[in-house]
Amino acid sequence: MDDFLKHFRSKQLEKSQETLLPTQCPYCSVQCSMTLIEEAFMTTKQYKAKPNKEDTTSGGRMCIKGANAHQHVYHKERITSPLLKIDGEFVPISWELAIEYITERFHSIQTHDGNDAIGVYGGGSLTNEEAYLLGKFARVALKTKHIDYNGRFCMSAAAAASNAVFGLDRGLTNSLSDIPHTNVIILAGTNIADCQPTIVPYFRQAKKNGAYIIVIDPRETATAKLADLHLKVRPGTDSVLANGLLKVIKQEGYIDDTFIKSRTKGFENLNTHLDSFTLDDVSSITGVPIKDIIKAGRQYGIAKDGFIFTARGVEQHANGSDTVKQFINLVLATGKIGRHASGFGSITGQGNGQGGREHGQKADQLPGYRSIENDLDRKLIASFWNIDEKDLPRKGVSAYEMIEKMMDEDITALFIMGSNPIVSNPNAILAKKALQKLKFLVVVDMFISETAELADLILPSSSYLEDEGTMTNLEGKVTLRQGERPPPKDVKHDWEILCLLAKALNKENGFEFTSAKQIFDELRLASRGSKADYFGISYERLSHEALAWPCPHQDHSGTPRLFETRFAHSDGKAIFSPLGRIPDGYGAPPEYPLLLTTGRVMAHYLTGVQTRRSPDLLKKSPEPLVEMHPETAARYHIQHDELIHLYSIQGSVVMRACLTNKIRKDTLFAPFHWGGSQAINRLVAPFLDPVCHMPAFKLTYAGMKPITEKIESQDTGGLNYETVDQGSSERKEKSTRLNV
Ligand SMILES: Nc1nc2c(c(=O)[nH]1)N[C@H]1C(S)=C(S)[C@@H](COP(=O)(O)OP(=O)(O)OC[C@H]3O[C@@H](n4cnc5c(=O)[nH]c(N)nc54)[C@H](O)[C@@H]3O)O[C@H]1N2
Ligand SMILES: Nc1nc2c(c(=O)[nH]1)N[C@H]1C(S)=C(S)[C@@H](COP(=O)(O)OP(=O)(O)OC[C@H]3O[C@@H](n4cnc5c(=O)[nH]c(N)nc54)[C@H](O)[C@@H]3O)O[C@H]1N2
Ligand code: SF4
Ligand SMILES: [Mo]
Repeated sequence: MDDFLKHFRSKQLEKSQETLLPTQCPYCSVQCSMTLIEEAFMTTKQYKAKPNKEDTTSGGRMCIKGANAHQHVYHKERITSPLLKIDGEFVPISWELAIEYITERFHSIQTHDGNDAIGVYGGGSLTNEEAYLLGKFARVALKTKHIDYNGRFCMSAAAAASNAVFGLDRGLTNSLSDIPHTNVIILAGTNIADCQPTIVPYFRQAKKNGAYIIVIDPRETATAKLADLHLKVRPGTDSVLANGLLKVIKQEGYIDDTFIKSRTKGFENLNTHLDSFTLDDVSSITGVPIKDIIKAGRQYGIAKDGFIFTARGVEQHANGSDTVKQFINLVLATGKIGRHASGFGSITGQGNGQGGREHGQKADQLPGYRSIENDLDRKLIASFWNIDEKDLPRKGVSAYEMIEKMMDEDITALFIMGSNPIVSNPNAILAKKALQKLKFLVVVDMFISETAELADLILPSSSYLEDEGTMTNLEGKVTLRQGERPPPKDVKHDWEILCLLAKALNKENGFEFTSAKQIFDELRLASRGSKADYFGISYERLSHEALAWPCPHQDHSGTPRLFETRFAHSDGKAIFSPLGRIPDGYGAPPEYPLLLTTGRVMAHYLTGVQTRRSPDLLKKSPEPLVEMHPETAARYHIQHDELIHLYSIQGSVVMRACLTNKIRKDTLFAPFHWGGSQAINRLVAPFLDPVCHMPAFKLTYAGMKPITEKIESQDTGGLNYETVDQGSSERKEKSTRLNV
């Protein structure tokens, strides 16, 4: 028997074949590069991901999501042909029929409802080439002004702040490799240990080298373990906390007058107002003890070099853009930017969260961060696209406002590529109703996501192992993702789908691409001379090294560090922002006294469409847990591990309680990686930042009850549309400057 087994094994090994698939993880903004090793034995295949040791961003690391990402690619539920809904059932059809059907429906909708009745909804997982092409497709082939993308929920607050203050929006001003050399680091509302785990060693090294780390988060996260000082802030009050830190910095004499004078504008106004409030005020609003506010301000102020990083914890609020500005005030007031170990960063989220926001899938934007409302930019891009400037649409509305327009029947058809909006939008119940109202919905995806289930037609898209293209990582470095695995037979790349559709819509001219590289070469030209200049970057160069933009010509080595001598405003100066404000449009009603905040867990990614299909990841986090302090749970008669009702004025969910003393007593935390009745966005109200239209994902007033108690049905989705609509006009007036 033993001999037989030995013989069998050696035969098996003889037959084994190894295929190497070099690629990048499809998930977060670190874009760890790796090789998937496919080993084929007689009848079985085994897969193993191996990180690329040469990767200068990931440092040759990958996390549990990267190691298991391939599991969704090979999942049996992957869509492998176009699917048309007939009598409520999806039926496989040919590409010819699918394209013909879409063209006929789009033409009919354009005739009856007008060009702007078709909306386009993109995402930050798309490559730069696809994001660029989607923007061109919307404006040139569909002639609609309504295009926006999921980055509106992700990067928009930080983008608005960076543009206003620096005149340029790039996530990090420095390379990660500068971090170990700094003296102090503030991590505000960012949980890198769970969300960008492979960059944690940069921070650990900084700590070893003596840096003082301050974490600002209502929870003691895995990231907070790095901290010398943890400020357990009350959700939504970070702008006031940042103002408090600035006051300490001023009182203790750490203001850098030389830097302020030579490189900034607007400090005087801010400076006078710093006397209008006390640290007592700050402490009572934020819940952070005065001694900790002083310690944090002092540590940041006294240090020679320092970094401040923000992420969605401080950005996803109805005053998110303003809060980021308050943190940048600290950077400018102490002159900690534009050098080797000093700078600012908003940590980008999605794989192409950076590049996805630069090349035209945003409502008001043309490629290379150009403005669709600027005459010169319009003329330039219209002529580049070979169309009359008059035919180039003007700006549209933001992602959630597109949902409102669907409710209003201003938008009657939607084309989604790379998003699951009925799970990721605030007011998810209304978002679903809005999509159900459409006359025609097309979704391009790898799976039948919760949103795709509502579609009339689903088109199958290729995965990260198959789809070659560039992605711009959190450092602003453009990376080339290889895609050597051939896609399943009837699956196409997103860019191929756009080209096919554009041709069918009679826009052959401008969509004749036969490779991602050709699209990149057009993007390089389209971005030439712009703020996000990719002209000097080519596939050839990227096959050797990742390059940080701006990179204006082929001999340019890229720009890993920004603002060394000047900021990007025409006078070269950065602009201080006035004191922070907190919107007062939505106080905590007594029925909803708890502060619910939402976010991520390590094992899942966004709405979980991919990670919930990875058995190893699902095993690690099989269901959403709502975190609460044991004393809070006791007040509500809730036990650990018990199912509970969680509700707000918008809607309700049933989730399992997880008792932990690592969270504030007034705060609850729940992840948003699940759909259907467990989608936490059923509870989140559509309060939008008035500047960037970021929803307030990080603050919902909520109530909870044990599962045994009855609750009144809250599931109306913003009660009714009129209420929400009223909210949207009110919200423009309702954010007032806080009189701290
Ligand atoms: N595992 C995993 N990693 C991911 C993702 C994922 O889905 N899963 N998504 C990627 C994407 S697209 C993004 S945008 C990033 C997001 O990365 P992060 O922004 O780091 O992640 P979040 O969990 O949304 O929020 C970060 C922290 O903010 C805290 N927080 C909540 N409210 C407040 C507040 O009012 N003030 C402060 N100071 N903190 C608050 C939360 O407790 C949480 O620990 O992660 C990327 N990486
Ligand atoms: N409550 C709450 N809500 C949030 C957040 C929060 O912190 N709290 N965070 C917000 C943030 S930061 C983000 S980024 C959004 C993201 O939310 P979504 O935009 O919904 O993002 P995903 O879940 O990644 O959805 C992407 C869909 O596209 C598919 N897909 C992935 N890659 C590709 C591709 O290359 N091509 C195509 N055609 N399809 C692809 C996936 O299978 C999936 O179905 O959620 C936001 N919503
Ligand atoms: S999820 Fe992010 S950190 Fe983890 S492997 Fe993927 S890119 Fe790297
Ligand atoms: Mo994001």
